[in-house]
Amino acid sequence: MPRESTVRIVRELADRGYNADREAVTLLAGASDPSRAIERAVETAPDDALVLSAEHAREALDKPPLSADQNENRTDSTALGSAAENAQDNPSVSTANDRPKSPDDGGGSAVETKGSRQGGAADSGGETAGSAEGGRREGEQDIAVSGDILSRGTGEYGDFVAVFRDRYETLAGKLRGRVNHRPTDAVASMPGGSDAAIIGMVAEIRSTASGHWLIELEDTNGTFPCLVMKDREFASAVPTMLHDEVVAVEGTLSDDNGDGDGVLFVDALHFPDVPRTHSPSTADREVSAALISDVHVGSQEFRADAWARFADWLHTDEAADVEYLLIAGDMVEGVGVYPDQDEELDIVDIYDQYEQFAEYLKDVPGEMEIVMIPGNHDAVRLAEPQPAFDEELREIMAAHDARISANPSTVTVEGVSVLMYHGVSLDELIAELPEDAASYERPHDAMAQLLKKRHVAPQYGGGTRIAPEPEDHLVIEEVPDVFHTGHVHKLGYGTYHNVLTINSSCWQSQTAFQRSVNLDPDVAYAPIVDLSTLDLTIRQFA
Ligand code: D5M
Ligand code: FE
Ligand code: ZN
Repeated sequence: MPRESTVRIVRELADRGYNADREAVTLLAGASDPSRAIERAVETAPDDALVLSAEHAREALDKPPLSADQNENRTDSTALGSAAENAQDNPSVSTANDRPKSPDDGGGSAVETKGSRQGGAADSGGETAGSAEGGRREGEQDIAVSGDILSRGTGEYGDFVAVFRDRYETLAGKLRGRVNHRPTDAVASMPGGSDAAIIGMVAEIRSTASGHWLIELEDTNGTFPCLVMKDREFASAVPTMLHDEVVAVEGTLSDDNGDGDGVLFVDALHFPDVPRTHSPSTADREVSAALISDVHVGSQEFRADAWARFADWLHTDEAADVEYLLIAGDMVEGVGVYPDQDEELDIVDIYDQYEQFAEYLKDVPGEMEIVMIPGNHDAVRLAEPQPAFDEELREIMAAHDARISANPSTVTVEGVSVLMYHGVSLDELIAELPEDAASYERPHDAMAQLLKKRHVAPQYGGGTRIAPEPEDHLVIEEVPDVFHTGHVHKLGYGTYHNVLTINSSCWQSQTAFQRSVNLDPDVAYAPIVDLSTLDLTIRQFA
């Protein structure tokens, strides 16, 4: 529903004389009642404004009636299942977090980028990276893919409860060693003034009249209100929090605790996070992987010329140690993914699109190992986790014998673990989090937030659809060495607690929709990771 309404939102804003900012559109599309949100946003924006900004959208969404809608979707003090139940009833609910700045704890880029821009000719500059043997060594590659799922969900209420319980249990397990927590119902009956800790899923975040934060935490026993005072140094982390993520808090109970309206005054806030001491594994030989995504074959804007230059380069000596190609979703443009998308299709049949994609794969050197996961344009269910391509599609793409897995998946290449996730949740993080925590210009900041939350799609019921399954496959159970996403068609890279974060660009020029929301895609960049050092080289083929 949010996706279908985006184009309509752009049009409605255009009718009212506004150009739409991309974030503003995403925010408005995520509102429970987009039409009302548009009316409010237009009221908020000054008459002489040319662009309806994300700020205007946020202000509109923050007005009481909309947040009242959100409140209606979460009943008070119910066990963990209720969030799922309510979200299921109203899957398009989303919120806007209009809050102050947060510390930038991601993205501090320790990545070495050689930034060579080259057109793909074998001898056009750049460093010589050929392995000592001077070529790929077929049969000696070392690769394992895990994360493929057999969807076992029945789509029933019980699965929604199960997936949230599993998320809670798994992420709580990562926080247990750090706090001495009690279940919410036990905390509720402790004497006022006691010290207490809670591990809970974020059910509600509200700012109080005086600017403090009230966070409702939910565990399997109930919910409990926690107050973060605005002058605490960790208060700046609250605006980066999303519904349904799991956190731990420690603090002191209010004096009136025990009579039913106690609150925990928070002294410390913990995220599941990646340990700062994480030490990534590296390959024990000179070997590299190219990380790409969003090929979009079948779109009129697919850049066949750039793909040809990339494929040619892969055949050169310079690329001899690039033995792996990881593709993080959106192989093809798909059919009916967005409204009016058919007007920009070059190939109108989805199977023909995959046939053509298979032809492009044949341009890649045969000895290269390829791993592919689906994205939101692929012919796989949209709800995440997305299962791998089915038999019919595998057969079409069989020529190169690629490894085909679910979205998300972890692929271990020469000992280096790479978490591949297409990245649909990035839109939502960028729309809801403060600019310095997540933006289209710096998608790797949003990726750092996902690592900190140890979940690739924390919030249920916004733009990201989550499938009910007995387990939550979207939890980042093990810390990866490299985190690879795509989807937002922007190049971005950094490190977060020693994890290399890479959002690969795309192979599609700007579409009409992207033009309408001022999205200027980064086209045909191929980030190349040296697996023996985790150094990164960015090459462009546009
Ligand atoms: O989406 C590429 C990026 O553009 C991603 O940030 C979503 C956004 N996008 C593109 N088209 C639309 C429409 N029609 N509505 C909303 N958002 C859109 P990708 O899905 O990889 O093409
Ligand atoms: Fe895409
Ligand atoms: Zn996508």
